[in-house]
Amino acid sequence: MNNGWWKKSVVYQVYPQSFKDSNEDGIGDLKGIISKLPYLANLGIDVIWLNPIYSSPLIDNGYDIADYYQINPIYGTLDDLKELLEKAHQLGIKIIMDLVVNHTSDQHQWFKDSRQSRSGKYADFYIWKDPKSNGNPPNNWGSTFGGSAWEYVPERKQYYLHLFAKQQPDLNWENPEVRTTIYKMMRYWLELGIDGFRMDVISLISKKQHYPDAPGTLPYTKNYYFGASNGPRVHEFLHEMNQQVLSHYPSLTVGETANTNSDQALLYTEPKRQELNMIFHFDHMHLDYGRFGKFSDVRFKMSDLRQVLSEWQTKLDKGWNSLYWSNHDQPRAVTRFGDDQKYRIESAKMLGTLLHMMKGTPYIFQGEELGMRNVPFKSLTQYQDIETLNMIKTLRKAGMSENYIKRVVFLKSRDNARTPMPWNGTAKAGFTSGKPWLDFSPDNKEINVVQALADKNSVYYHYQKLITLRKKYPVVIDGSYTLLDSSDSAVYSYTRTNNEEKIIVICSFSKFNVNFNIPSTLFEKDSYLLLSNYSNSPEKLPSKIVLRPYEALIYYQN
Ligand code: TEU
Ligand code: CA
Repeated sequence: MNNGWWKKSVVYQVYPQSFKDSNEDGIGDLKGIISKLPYLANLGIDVIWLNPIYSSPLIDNGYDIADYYQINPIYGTLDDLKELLEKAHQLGIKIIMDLVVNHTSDQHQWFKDSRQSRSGKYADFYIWKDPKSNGNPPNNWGSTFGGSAWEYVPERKQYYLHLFAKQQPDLNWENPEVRTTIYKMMRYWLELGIDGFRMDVISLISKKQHYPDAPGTLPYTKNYYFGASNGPRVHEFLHEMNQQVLSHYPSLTVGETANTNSDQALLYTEPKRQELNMIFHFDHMHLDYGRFGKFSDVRFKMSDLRQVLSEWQTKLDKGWNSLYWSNHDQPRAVTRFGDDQKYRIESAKMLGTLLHMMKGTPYIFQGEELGMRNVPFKSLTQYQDIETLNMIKTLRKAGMSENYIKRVVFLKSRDNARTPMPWNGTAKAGFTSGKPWLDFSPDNKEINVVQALADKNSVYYHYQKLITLRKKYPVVIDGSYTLLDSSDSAVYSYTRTNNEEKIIVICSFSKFNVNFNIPSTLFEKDSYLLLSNYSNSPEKLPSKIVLRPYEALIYYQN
């Protein structure tokens, strides 16, 4: 029942808390999203991915779910969600929701029961292990947000596993009761009319059952990958989920798999394996990791980026790729991969061009289409995200200077992505009339939707054109990818080719003018300019060109 409609789709990620507030409590909500559907339809997107809106104590901003069947009242009601679905579908926009089933909140009734006794109905819904003989945790796994991945509960005289915050206990997927309970919940939402799921850390749901210590080579906060990532039964579980639920609906499924290489990715996405449609890999997200993982003052290298993205384009030809620069966990793309000062507009358009002409389903994170950059918060006290706050403690314990800490938090905090969406340039950006749950970006006066819609050269209209190209030229969907030059120090160029058409994509990552020679193999036919991020680029593909700072060109031949 799945005709692969998602191969032609562009997905827009809405972070509900920060998108649009309709009842002036400073928190974005479902009615706010409904009011902005025309804006999204005008951009041309086909699918909205909603971050979690289920009831939650918000320890991890909704990735700690206390009831999978209840909408968190701060976002509105089930009727509001039904109205959003109806109005989005009327506009031809589908809605996918976040499926967070590696763990629940510790406030979920299942966990409250489970922690009470070893014999209750939910005793084995989570991962409980006896202490070692010396009373220590069962192994040396660290939690993503710091500290041990094990928390002791006196009532059971056991530890439970939490790969994330201790308020996020991991579910026991070995227990068939857990799996059937999750599948029942999934059917509920699909029957309500949602169009699929983004699956949170889905590659972690199967753990090695002997829970081995991790080697010292892995970073402490992610050393659980050794025993919990791409685990022994993950594909069995996902195939079962597919057969029991997903294959009965024309749904889009994208798995978040933070530690999965391109070979492993095929096991998740090859259609004949009947698991998922696509996954989010992180190989390009890890190019600027350093001693403290993401929180490092390290800049990516374009040559590494080109190698990684080309590997995924080539390897996943039998599967399917997602294409993204950022999301609610990552800093803003134009800061991380472009130039968020002098060439903010040009480099934001260049990044959009490079990604959207590749093979796969593109994901636009809210504000990316405005060229939003990291927020220059003045004080560390303005940050709210649990990952950032725990990292500040870790860095201080490691003796790092306040300047270093401010620098890496500015560069990599997840809050960079979570500041309220700027609808206009007024003091509260048209987001709310109340006090926003997270401070506004000081950029909103210059960077906002009103400004973008009024400026025909805005990043917004460039994204709109990229989406139009995807719908107009089949080669953008089905063309094979060929890297043009694997050694140029500044320019990333590739082609997409099918039997009838070819596009040639040329993107400069330099803030200087650079020379670029177009390979002679491309001149069997003339090629004409489809889109540039500058005015007066050559209409016909020349044999050599001086590319202006962050110049991005798309040529077409048929
Ligand atoms: O993130 C998964 C994950 O691996 C995170 O550690 C992510 O890589 C990190 O934040 C990047 O700095 C998912 C959700 O997207 C995230 O918001 C949640 O905090 C996490 O799972 C737990 O549910
Ligand atoms: Ca609100």
